[in-house]
Amino acid sequence: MRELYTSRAECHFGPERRPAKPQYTILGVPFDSTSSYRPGQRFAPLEIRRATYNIEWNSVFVDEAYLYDVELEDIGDLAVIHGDPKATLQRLSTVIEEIVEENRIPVVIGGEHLILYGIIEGLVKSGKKPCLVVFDAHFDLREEYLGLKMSHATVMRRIMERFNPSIVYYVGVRAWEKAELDYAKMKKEIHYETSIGLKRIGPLNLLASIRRRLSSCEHIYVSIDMDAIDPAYAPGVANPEAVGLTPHELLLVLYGLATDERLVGVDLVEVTPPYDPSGVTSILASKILVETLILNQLVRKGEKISGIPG
Ligand SMILES: [Mn+2]
Repeated sequence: MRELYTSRAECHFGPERRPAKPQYTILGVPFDSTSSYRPGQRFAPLEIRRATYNIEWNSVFVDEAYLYDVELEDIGDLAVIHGDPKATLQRLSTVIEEIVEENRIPVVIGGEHLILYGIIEGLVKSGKKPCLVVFDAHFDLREEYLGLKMSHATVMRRIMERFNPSIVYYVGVRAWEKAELDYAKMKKEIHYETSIGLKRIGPLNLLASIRRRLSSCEHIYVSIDMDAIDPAYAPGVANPEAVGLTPHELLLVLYGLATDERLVGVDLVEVTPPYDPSGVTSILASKILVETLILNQLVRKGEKISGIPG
């Protein structure tokens, strides 16, 4: 579906070579039409690619592992339709379905969190029904928000209703309205650890707990809302919430997911460059994606690396 995305020659995520058989497909989704507080996520794919171009490409976890060795392609950005979430999500699910059916792992750079709905729909159409791990300050479980059923604040509610994932594990959640918390507690599929809980038990214990929950899953999908991280480290997000994760905590948990062979996709959403004047949020977002790609590529190449970071 080549007409549904556009390549930006000016900036590319990582190596510009295009391997004959890429294992990972980078796709930007510059969509922010339901954003309510600090919009501008449409600029994030470009800024995160630009950050990637300017940082080092080694892994901090594994010596002698580099982004150069990841078999990735960057197909550019989805042709989003600003102001039309429904049509944009349809396009996104079509492109994701195509990527997955070519046995590639989609790595999606948002955009607002609503895009997760189109990604999951594309995966489900391709026969994959993953368990979800969601790094987020929020549940995004509202019944509706500002009169909208389809919004960044309702996206997980719609996913629960439509696709009924068997496990959803939230990491770093800390901001909700009562009805969302009630829903999260009522649904047996939903598990969560708050940012305070993570600090108390430590990232490695949390990772062990997540892994136990995921033991029955055939496929795993990871969604990273950058507002999971504390605004001290990631100020440029659309809905910042204090008392968040450190980058180290997020990366230590993510290590265990990125090194899991069942991973079928990743997204990183909600960076808003107009509120990120120093660029640190895009730089951290880039680092998170670079580590995820390197670690997962090592596992898919059959390298023996520990599932525990260190
Ligand atoms: Mn959020």
